[in-house]
Amino acid sequence: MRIVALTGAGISAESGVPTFRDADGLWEGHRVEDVATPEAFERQPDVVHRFYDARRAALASVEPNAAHLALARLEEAWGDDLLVVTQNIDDLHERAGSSRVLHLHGELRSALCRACAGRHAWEGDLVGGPPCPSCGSRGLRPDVVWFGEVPYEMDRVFGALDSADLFVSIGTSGAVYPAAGFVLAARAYGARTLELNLVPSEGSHHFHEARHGPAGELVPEWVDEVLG
Ligand code: BV8
Repeated sequence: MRIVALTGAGISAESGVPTFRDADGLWEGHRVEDVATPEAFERQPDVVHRFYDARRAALASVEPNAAHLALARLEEAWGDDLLVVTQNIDDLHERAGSSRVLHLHGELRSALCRACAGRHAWEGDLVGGPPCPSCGSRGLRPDVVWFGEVPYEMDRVFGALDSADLFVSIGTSGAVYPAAGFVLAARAYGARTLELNLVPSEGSHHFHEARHGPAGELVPEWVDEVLG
């Protein structure tokens, strides 16, 4: 059985990474248009840099939770028949042991050079304009997909949805496209669809089955079922 698992901020919530839309979420703290658009970056690069620099620094103080670890356990048994497509820009899937992970919206621990398009693993701050390791220019930006930008790896995602037997959506509100539309594509391709989320998402009615509760409980239970 080939599985595609889409994950969102909800899978990292129990690790202490704030989600975007819950009461104390990141978007609550920052107006969306203030930080996650190319226009915002052009207008006030330091505000945007500080927003991502703070989240990159915070990675050092969070750990993968039982949901991340369960998906890594499933990959260990399932191999190439499991693909994790994450909207998250944290590295908790990788730190839990997952290796087949697509970051649809980029990664905090990566910097993208606007001058030479070079990408570089990045740990520290980007504010202050450190030189690009490849070309030396001061054109580095967070390697994340902002609103209005094209998500990464879309061809690979749709290829995986096309051959999936099961599409499971974990910890996402179904508020942002194109990820929010993956369930419809999966259904059109004939896959079964399962939602695991704290509460019904905006797209919950599109799923054949939906279970609601914390990912730290639902995902290990589901993986135990799959591994039988
Ligand atoms: C694009 C990276 C073209 C940066 C992010 C009008 C209508 C429809 C669409 C649009 C429109 N106007 C504009 C658009 C397009 C736009 C869009 O969808 N806007 C929305 C707001 C309407 N999309 C784009 O611009 C995208 N690009 O469309 O390009 C294109 C399209 C296709 C093909 C080619 C070209 C780019 C969007 C990417 C933006 N970048 N993040 C960063 O991280 O700062 S978005 C960001 O929010 C996340 O990455 C994520 O994708 C998104 C949603 O967040 P979630 O992960 O779902 O988190 P959220 O807080 O919303 O929900 C958490 C869920 O977890 C909740 O349901 C909660 O109940 C649950 N939960 C909480 N705790 C737990 C839990 N579940 C389980 N256990 C728990 N413990």
